Amino acid sequence: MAELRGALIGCGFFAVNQMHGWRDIDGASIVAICDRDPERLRIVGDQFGIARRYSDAAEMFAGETLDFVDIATTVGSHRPLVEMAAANRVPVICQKPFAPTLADAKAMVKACAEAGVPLMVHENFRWQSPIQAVRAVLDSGEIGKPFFGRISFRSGYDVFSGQPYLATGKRFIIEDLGIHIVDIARFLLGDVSSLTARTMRVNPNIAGEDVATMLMDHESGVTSVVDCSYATKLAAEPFPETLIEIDGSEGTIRLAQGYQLTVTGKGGTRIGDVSPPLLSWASRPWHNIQESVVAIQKHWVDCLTRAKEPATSGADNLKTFALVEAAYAGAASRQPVRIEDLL
Ligand code: NAD
Ligand code: 89Y
Repeated sequence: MAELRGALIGCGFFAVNQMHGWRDIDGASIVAICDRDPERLRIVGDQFGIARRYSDAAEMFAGETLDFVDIATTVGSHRPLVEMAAANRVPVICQKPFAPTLADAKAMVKACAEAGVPLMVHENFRWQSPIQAVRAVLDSGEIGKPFFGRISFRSGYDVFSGQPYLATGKRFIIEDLGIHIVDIARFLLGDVSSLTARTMRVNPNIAGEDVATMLMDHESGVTSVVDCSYATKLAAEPFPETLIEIDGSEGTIRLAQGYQLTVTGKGGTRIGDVSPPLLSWASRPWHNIQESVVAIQKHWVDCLTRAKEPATSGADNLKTFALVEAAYAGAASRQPVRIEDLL
């Protein structure tokens, strides 16, 4: 079967990982790139040998025949670019955070649905191999019926040097990072019915919140705590590991720092190493995230070629995005927020 012809819009910090991913994957390749910054266009075009380069996305849609477009710009341009892809009938992947507001996100899902265009949000954290390993244990039934979860991301890593815009937005950790962690909670424990949140800013040099604690009721009856911090200085820096505790009727799962997975069930306790592989182009500590980029891109190719709905489709991501909106609203009001009121 012919390779899918893709184009990438936004050749910045994270897009380099996506370009490596596309180079590694069978069944798709990037034939054109776009960035309004000529220097980024040159750097990425030269690194990956892409000759067809555009500074304007509309010109790229007009000049190319594409099977999909991969949007790797920051959030402010996501809605116009997704709507442009829908208008051009080109299937689209959009980076997280999907949109600035839930209202924008709903409009983007509607535009793609009405155009009959597949839409996937690049919500890659659930594709990390340690997270998939936790999901496999849950699916095996070894710990019985889960009743409690803690999904935790606490770090002091300097994310601002690579992504300086993160220091300037009114919203920071929930919109940027917490969005992945609540998505992992949904992936492991199911959809959420209500959420209570508290936030804080510890770092005086940034505009948004860098600490967030969320208590969630899942429709399955599970209670979970999702806690995120970029103000936590530890002896051994865990970035970018998500740590997990799940208690079930028959046992427990613990994903601890260093990618150590401990499972206790009826048959006893086993401890395993679920470290992600270090891909040839990857670098520590980002290799965990980098591997998940390849996994989600493979999933997209599989879904597009078999006409399947991606796991993190636009419609699915509304349920993750609603948790972000609920967290900001609930932190401001100090009241629990019902998720069905937002969707
Ligand atoms: P960046 O600022 O380094 O890169 C964005 C690029 O997009 C820039 O080169 C900019 O010139 C270009 N751009 C912006 N608007 C454009 C437009 N309308 N047309 C053409 N080009 C345009 O940002 P980044 O750090 O690479 O982040 C990009 C996105 O990736 C963000 O949404 C961020 O949250 C996300 N991200 C995701 C992960 C993950 O694990 N999924 C990790 C890091 C960043
Ligand atoms: O932008 C963020 C993301 O999606 O993963 C980690 C990150 O790069 C910094 O918080």
